[in-house]
Amino acid sequence: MLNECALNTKAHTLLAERVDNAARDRIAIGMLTADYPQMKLGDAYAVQNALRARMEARGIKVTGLKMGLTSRAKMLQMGVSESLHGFITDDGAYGDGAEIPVNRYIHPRIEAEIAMVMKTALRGPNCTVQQAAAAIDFVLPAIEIIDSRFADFKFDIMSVVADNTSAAGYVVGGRSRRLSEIDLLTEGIVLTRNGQVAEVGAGAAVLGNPLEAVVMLANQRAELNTEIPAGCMVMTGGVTAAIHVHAGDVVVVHYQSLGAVRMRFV
Ligand code: OOG
Ligand code: MG
Repeated sequence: MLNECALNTKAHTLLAERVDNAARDRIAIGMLTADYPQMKLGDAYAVQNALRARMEARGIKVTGLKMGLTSRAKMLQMGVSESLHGFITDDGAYGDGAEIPVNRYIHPRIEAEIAMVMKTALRGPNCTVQQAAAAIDFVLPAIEIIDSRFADFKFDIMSVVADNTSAAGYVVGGRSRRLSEIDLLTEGIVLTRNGQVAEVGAGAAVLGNPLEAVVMLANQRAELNTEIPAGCMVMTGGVTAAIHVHAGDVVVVHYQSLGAVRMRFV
């Protein structure tokens, strides 16, 4: 259950501050469950909400939602086998070809994703693929920048949800497609770093069909008494394992029908 809690509001506020400070100071911290072993998933999402409120109070705007750990490659890489969600913000938004300073982050990684932009709101529970498809306006290629606030990128599900699922930024490509123009399952993705192929994958790696990530997001949000709003961008989760990036790295991700997305880390 996503709304089951064992901690009080004061603890949620304290933990949000801890995660927020780690991100702002770029100093990794230990897993939250080390101090709060009784923490439940509801507490983790409550901390994430408190973190969101802190960021919004500084003028940061939420631009969309993200699913995480939706592919086997990501689950195996991180050792967490449950899909989860978080939010993305305008202070981490980059356009195609962006130069991205690595000193904004602790230990950044990037992962190739398929993003959807919603035409209408989508609300669970019991949301179906058909409802999700009807609610989606178009599909975009988007690379996520993740940066766990936990030392060595090591976490458990409670800690990573509280840490807004490692969200740190994203680069959106310029070519969009309608759902009718793209085969999401076979949409091929080739991720290159400095001209060398680092990872390859296809859309079906994401829960069998990236639309299922949108369905799962609507249903998870329903458990938290909320929805996917109209106009929201939804990142459906890393198709392949994430790769480390360092200053000087040039990353180009080629999508079969969504074009290429480029970025350089400086
Ligand atoms: C957690 C976030 C996972 C994805 O796309 O699977 C995620 C992490 O791997 O640090 O964003
Ligand atoms: Mg991701």
